[in-house]
Amino acid sequence: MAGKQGFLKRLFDGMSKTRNNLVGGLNRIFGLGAIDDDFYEELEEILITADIGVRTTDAIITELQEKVKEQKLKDPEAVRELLINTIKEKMDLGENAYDFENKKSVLLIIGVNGVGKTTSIGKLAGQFIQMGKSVTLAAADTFRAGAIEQLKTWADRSGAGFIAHSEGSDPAAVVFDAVSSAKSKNTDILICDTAGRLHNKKNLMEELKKINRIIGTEYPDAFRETFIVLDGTTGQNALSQAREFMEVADITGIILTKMDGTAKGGIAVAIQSELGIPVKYIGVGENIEDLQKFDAKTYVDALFTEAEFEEEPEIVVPAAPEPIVETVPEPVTEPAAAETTSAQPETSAIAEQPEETELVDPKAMFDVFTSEFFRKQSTWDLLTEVFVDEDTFDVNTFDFEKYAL
Ligand SMILES: Nc1nc2c(ncn2[C@@H]2O[C@H](COP(=O)(O)OP(=O)(O)O)[C@@H](O)[C@H]2O)c(=O)[nH]1
Ligand SMILES: [Mg+2]
Repeated sequence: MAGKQGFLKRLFDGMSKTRNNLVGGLNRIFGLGAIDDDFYEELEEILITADIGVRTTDAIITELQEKVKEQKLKDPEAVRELLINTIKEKMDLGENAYDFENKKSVLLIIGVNGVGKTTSIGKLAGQFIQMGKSVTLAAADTFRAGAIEQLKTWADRSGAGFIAHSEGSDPAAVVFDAVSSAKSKNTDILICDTAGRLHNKKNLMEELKKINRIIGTEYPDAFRETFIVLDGTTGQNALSQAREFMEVADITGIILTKMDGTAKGGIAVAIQSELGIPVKYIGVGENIEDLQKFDAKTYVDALFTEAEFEEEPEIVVPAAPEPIVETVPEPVTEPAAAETTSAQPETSAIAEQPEETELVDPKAMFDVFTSEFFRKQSTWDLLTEVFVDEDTFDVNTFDFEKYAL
């Protein structure tokens, strides 16, 4: 749970700049009251600035205009809601997006260097293993120095199986061995890392073709997915990368990384809408839980609504009573001081947990506590209930309520 919370916070934080601009712009134009040509023109500009892209923005606005006409909407707030819902619908994934999780499957992960392929594979492996799946990683990026080691580190960390050859060897041969291993061990999910040498498209195409052929012939029953990893901070460039890869592979999903950085949130909308390929995962950092399934509602809300990220309630700690800093008596050593307290039982100082603990001397608190404790105990039996040691007594964590007499 903490992982998901952390993810949402990072996503909201990462998008805060785009959100502020978007929400600020929308507040302004919706505040003008009129839903006219000027309004749509300004809306277009606002959406394009958020990286939603020209084509997607056009499509969104056309759809919005039609619906506004159809529903005869005049109230700007209703139009705003319609806009947000239109985008959510565009981003919705359908029900079968993650079917591969419950089948014997092979995921081929492609994309240019540095976008976050290996890291995303590591995170996916960790999550699948947490779900109780068996996973094998194939180090088919034999080109980039250090790529094999990097993947191995993730395999070791997550407990996934690992198949690699030496650097510079044939990636298709690695996949061949990985497929054999997955079949013989009945592995649930095989994930293949690849090199992304886009500058040499012919080689890339040949390499991917060969890998695909091997998976197809050696493991025909496997459920196949090909995910392209795109770095969200590269904006519209990510779109052109995806287009290039679409020419050489049947891409079934997108992993959009680095959404914790300078990425503009609109890029996910543009990618999904312009390429017709669903964004299936969003990455917001380098830990295992920093990659999560794409959720259209959460994402569009993070992008378009003023609501700040709301943490789920923490474990409720009862509110501390008024600070008693001023009333802490000197360490009680004289019998007279102890006798005076009997008239004020409910509000006894020891039942109260000071808020401004930095002003309280733990030693003094310790003395007050123990003297009160011993004074009020009529038998020694209760002593077994609590053992307080002056050296370890911590006024910040000690449960006064529990031992208040
Ligand atoms: N901030 C951030 N960094 C990421 C994310 N995903 C990957 N990275 C970093 O991007 C760099 C390149 O990642 P890597 O997995 O090696 O990319 P590859 O070349 O495509 O395999 C590494 O430093 C990763 O830690 C992400 O979602 N957020
Ligand atoms: Mg890599």
